[in-house]
Amino acid sequence: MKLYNLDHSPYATRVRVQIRKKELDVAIEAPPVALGSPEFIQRFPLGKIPVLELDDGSQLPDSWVIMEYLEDVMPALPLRPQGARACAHMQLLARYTDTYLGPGALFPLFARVSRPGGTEGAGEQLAALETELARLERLLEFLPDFRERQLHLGDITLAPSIDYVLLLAPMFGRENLLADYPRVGAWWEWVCADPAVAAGSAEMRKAVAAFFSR
Ligand SMILES: N[C@@H](CCC(=O)N[C@@H](CS)C(=O)NCC(=O)O)C(=O)O
Repeated sequence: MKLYNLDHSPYATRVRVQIRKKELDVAIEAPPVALGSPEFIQRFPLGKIPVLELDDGSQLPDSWVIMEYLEDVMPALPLRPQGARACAHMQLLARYTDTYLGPGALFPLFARVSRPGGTEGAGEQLAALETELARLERLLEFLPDFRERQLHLGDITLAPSIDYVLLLAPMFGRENLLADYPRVGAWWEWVCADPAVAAGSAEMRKAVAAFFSR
């Protein structure tokens, strides 16, 4: 199997972390054609990375679909908890990442960083970021204590997006972002203690720095 990857992508980073944690024999490569080109769209119909290419040449796009598939076909070193309720809790972290934090806070900040002068006057976007972090604080408060369970796919999904937000916020003058969210801060410390998460974060941060200095 082969993962088409971009180190700066939080979506690809979550899959790389899973591959590393499960010690999977999956090749990790850059996409073979330019992102967004007609050839790319023809080869990868959803037009996004990551994509998992299977041994028969067929492909699976979408990070969450890829991660669930890898858990199904490679059950050793599981990253899905046992039991319906624990799995639902795992899903909640993943859903929070992709339905609240991404569209509500990360994408609007990213869009501003990408345009000249965009980091000025971003009060609305910074307020949206606080709204989403407060939502995560409440979510982590009502879920069972993460310190009493194993790391799972929900954590691995959320970590690169929080990492990205932590990278962007200082560009808008917002330092020590998690200081007002003690539960999120404790979760972040806990998740970063995992060597695979830390390695994925280092790769992503290096690639993001290169991406922004283009
Ligand atoms: N829902 C997708 C999102 C993937 C995604 O947005 N990937 C970005 C990189 S961070 C991408 O490929 N962007 C290329 C483009 O939009 O042209 C997933 O979870 O894999």
